[in-house]
Formats: sequence, structure tokens, C-alpha cells
Amino acid sequence: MESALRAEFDAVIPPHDDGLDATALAEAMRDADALVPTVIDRLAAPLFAAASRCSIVANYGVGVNHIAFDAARAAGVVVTNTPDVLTDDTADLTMLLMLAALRRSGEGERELRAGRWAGWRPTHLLGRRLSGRTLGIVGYGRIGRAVARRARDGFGMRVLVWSRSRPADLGPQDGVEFVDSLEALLPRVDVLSLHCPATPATHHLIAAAQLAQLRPDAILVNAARGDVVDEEALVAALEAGQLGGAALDVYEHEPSVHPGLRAREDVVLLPHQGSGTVESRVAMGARALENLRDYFAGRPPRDRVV
Ligand code: 8YV
Repeated sequence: MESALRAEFDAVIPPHDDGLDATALAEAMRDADALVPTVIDRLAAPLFAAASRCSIVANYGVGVNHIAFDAARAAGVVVTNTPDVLTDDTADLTMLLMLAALRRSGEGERELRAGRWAGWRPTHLLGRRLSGRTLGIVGYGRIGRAVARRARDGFGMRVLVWSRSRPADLGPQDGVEFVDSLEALLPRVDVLSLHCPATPATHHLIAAAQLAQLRPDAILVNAARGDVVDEEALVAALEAGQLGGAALDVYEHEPSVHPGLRAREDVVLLPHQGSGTVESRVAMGARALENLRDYFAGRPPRDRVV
């Protein structure tokens, strides 16, 4: 992306992979016409309230919950994201999380690397089968649909879906059952997988009351955003044996991860790797660039969210 950006724009690219703090972000927005942030750049409301030259934030990523988009809208700043190009990789990683939790692959690898493996035994590290189980999907956007397809076609799973509003185009061709409420979905699933955006309405959508409705052997999978789950409540529910495990790629307070999660063998923990393939990351850069190019050429950017 770097050379493509430089070819078309007078680009200032930090010499490191870290996010920018509020001061550096304010400077960037004051001095540049456009900003390309990532999920680790917190674009809080005051940054938009301050007089700045920046008129477009072309986010590198699909989730925009790190951007105060009401403030962006009020300041007349356009916000775009990079959907589609990371859908397959994020859905693949979601399947990996499900398999890792049910087949106890983290436990197995930790045991082997620690030199504790004593060889094959008939009852050693027995997991549970993913194929044929019932999957509950919360949020039926691009990624939710891609997970549903994989689960149904690849693993013969029964797929139940709940989202805040029933998708208008949902039909028999989807091969999923739409459930009217989250409460009705929770007790029916073996695996609950979250694919909704992080908004005020989805903050702690999965909290103590919802976790208590899951089956005691159900697995919670989250490759969406950490704060959709009340992490404190999740740890308490796991400790109380209210669910059978969790497999997470995102956390409430990244990069810090609740010690109660890190301590548990029945929890799979990945460091926000959903779109982490060369293919996705290159395509995300190209998509952000395309949005910038269109905007500055006076065309509507295809991925405008604000
Ligand atoms: C990205 C993501 O790696 O696109 C998203 O919403 O969570 C990740 O896939 C990250 O956002 C990049 O900024």
C-alpha cells in the first residue's frame, strides 16, 4: 500500500506499526487532507471538533467503532471503510476458533511444547465434534453470512440466525433459520458466534443474563468486537460452569486480555487476527486507496459510512 499511496498522494507514513496518540492524530488531521487510520487509532469526538484540514477518514478495516462518527458527520468529515475484501479470511478464522475450542487444539499444543505429552492414549484430550452441531449467528451481514455458508456447506451444521432486524433478502436459499429474539436463540445453540458491529446498542449484548441462557456445554465465539461481550461476566460464567468454553479474537480492552481468560484451558485466545492474511491486508489497502481516489476526484467513494 505504501508505494501505491506515495505514487498518488503526498503521503506521510509513520515509520512504525503502532497507532498514533491523540496529539499525533490531531496534528495529522490539522496538516493533512485525508487520514487512513487503523483500529488502534482512536478518533474521539474532540479531534473532529477541532478545526482541521482533514475532510476524509479512509479507515483501513471494516469496523469503525474507534471513530466518533457522529462527530465526524457534524464536522462534515467523510468516513469510509474496507468491507468485502476481508470477509472470507475473517469467516475462515471464525471456523478455526470453533474448531480450536471444540477440539482443544490450544491445550494440545501447549502440552506438547511444554514437553508434557506422554504419547497417544485412547482418552487423551478428547474434544467434541463440530460437524452436525447447531450454530447461532448474531449479526447477519457479510461476515455472518460467510460463516453461515461455511458452517452449513462445509460442516453440515444447522444454522440459526438472529440480528436486530430481519434481513429483507433472507430466504430459503440462505439455508438458515431466522430466530425472532436473542433470548430464543441462546438456549438452542451449541456454538454462538458474534458478527455484529460494535455500536452503543450492541455494547455488552452478551452479558450475565445472556450467558446464563446458553447451554452448559455451549461455546462462545467472538471475532467481531470485544465490547459486544461483557468480559467480566464471561469470566464469571466460565468459572461457574455456565458454558463450555470460549474462543476469542477480540477483547474489551485490547491489547489487554482479562487474566481470568488467560488462566483458563477451555478458552482459545487469538490476538485480533481476523483479517490477518497477506491477501486481505493488501486488498484492504487497495480499497482504502480507491476510496481516497474517488473522493478527491469528486466521485462518491464506494464505501462511505458517514
Ligand atoms: C482489521 C478488523 O485488522 O476490519 C476490521 O474491522 O477488525 C480487522 O480485520 C483492523 O480493523 C484494521 O484496522
